[in-house]
Amino acid sequence: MPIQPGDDDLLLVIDVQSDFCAGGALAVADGDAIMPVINRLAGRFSHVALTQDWHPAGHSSFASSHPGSAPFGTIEMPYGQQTLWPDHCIQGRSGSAFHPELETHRAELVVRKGFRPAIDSYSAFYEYDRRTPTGLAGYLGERGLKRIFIAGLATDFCVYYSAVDARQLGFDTVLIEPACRAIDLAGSLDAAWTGMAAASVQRVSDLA
Ligand code: VGL
Ligand code: ZN
Repeated sequence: MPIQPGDDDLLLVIDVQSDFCAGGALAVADGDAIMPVINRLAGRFSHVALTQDWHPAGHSSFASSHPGSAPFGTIEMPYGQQTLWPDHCIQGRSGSAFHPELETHRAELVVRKGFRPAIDSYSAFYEYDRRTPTGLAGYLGERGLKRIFIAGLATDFCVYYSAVDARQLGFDTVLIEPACRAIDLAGSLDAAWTGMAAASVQRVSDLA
């Protein structure tokens, strides 16, 4: 059922950065297709926030930081199992910039995450140790924003963890499916849909 956004609603745009799009270091298939969708959606919201994956060079989630490891393998970190990624979204480099076709001017807030060398980051709310907050929940609470619509990359990683954390924190949460694309690594997309359904994340194909 399509839903109409109101003044207490926020559009949260996850990691729409060059490295996750065509030609990028961790390109998500068809990722570029969401730009016009998100630009159109943003015009319907009174409040828009963006997240930006923002890693220092040599970040612990990069396979290159673990000799003998390859991208898309896994290792054990103090906080649990970690997928290893190609070097991506390095602070200040072109790949970490927002995609040039993403219209960013209506964003009230940019949340950067993944900047601690030893902790990866997927969710807009908590780093991947699942307890270090980004501050976004405090922002939303202080601003009185109660419902979150989510768009961006990737459906099965940063979008998924953001949506589930948003529900856990008590926000009504709506995933706008055509505004997202997935990496789909070893069943991760199926797992994400199951996890989001279990957390009562609503899934819509458009706004009313
Ligand atoms: C992401 C893998 C590594 C994402 C970020 O934005 O989904 N995925 N860093
Ligand atoms: Zn990352």
